[in-house]
Amino acid sequence: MSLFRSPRFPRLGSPRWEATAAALAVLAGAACAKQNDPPPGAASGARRLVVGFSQVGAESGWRTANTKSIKDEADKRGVTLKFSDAQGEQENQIRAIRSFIQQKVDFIAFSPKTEDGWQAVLEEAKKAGIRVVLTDRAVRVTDSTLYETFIGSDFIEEGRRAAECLAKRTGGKAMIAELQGTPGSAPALDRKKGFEAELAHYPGMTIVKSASGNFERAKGKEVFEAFLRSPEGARINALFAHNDDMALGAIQAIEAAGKRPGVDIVAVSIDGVHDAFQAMLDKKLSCSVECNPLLGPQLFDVIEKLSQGQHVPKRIVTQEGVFTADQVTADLIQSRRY
Ligand code: GYE
Repeated sequence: MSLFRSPRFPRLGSPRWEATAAALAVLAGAACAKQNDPPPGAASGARRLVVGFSQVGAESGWRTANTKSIKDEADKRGVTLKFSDAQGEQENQIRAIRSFIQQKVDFIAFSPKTEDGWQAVLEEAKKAGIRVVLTDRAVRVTDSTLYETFIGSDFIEEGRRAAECLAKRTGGKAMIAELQGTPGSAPALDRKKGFEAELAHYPGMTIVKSASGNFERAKGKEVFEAFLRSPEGARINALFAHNDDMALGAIQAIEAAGKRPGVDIVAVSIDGVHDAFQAMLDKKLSCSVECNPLLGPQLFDVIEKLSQGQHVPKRIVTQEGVFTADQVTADLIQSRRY
C-alpha cells in the first residue's frame, strides 16, 4: 500500500491534507533557514555568503597551512565555504570553478596552479555575474576585469631575498643547484626571476644545475640526488629551493651522500614553515624567506567588502620578512603558527 493511500496519511486535497502539507512546508522552510541563517553576531537580515574555493592541492606544508587558514576563517565568519582540492591538476580546478558557477555561489576564489589557461572559465564566471578573487598565485589573462583582486606575496622579491641571503652565507662565491617549483606557476617563474636578478650582482655565483621538484619534498630529494650524481655534482656547494619542502628533501639527499648540509652545501629556501625552522635550528638550512600562507582573514575581508559594494585594491601584497639560522631558537619555533 502506498503511503499516500495509507489510512494514517490524509487524502489528497482534504482539509487534513492541506494542514499536513502546510506543516511540512514550515518544517522544510525551517531546515533551509538553518543553512542560510546569519551567523551569530551578524547584522540581522544578513544572509550567509556562499563562497566556492578551488585549492591547487596539498603539495607542501605551506599549502596545508593555507587550506586550514581559509577553512578556519570561513567557519569563524559563518561563511558557507564550498571547498574543492584539485590534487595538483589544473583541469580539476577548471571543473570546480564551472561547478561553482552552476551552483550560483556568491563569490569564487582560487589559487591557480599555473599562470596560463584561465581566460575561458573566468569569462564564464563574469558572464554569470560571479566575482572572482585570486589568492596566493597570479594568472595571465588579457582582461584584468575578469578578477577583482589578487591577494598574495611578491614572489620576485622573495627570490631576490633568497639570493641575498645565499650571497651573505657564501661570501659571494657559489656553485648553485636550483630546485624549481611547479612549472608555469607564478611562484616558480617569479622566484627564479628575482633570484637571477640579484645574482647578477655577484659574478662568483653561478647556477650549475636547475630542475623542477614540483614544490614536493620527495621530488626535491629525488631531483637533488640526480644533481649530486651528475658530472657537476661534486662542485655543488649551494642550494636554492623555491620552497622549504624541496630543501628538506634535498637535505636528506645531501646527508645520504655523506655530505654536511649547512657546511658542504649551504641551503636557502622560501616559505618559513615549521620543519624549515627545525632545520635552521639544526643549522642544516641557512635561511628561509618568509611567505605567509595565512591568507584566510585577508580573503574574507575582501569578499565582505566587495559584497557591501566597497572598493578593494587590485593587488594586495602580503608583508613578509626573512629568517636566518642564527635567529632561530626553540622558543621561536614554539611560537610559529604554521
Ligand atoms: O611557496 C609552496 C606551495 O604558491 C606560494 O606553493 C605558494 C607556493 C609555496 O606549494 O610551498
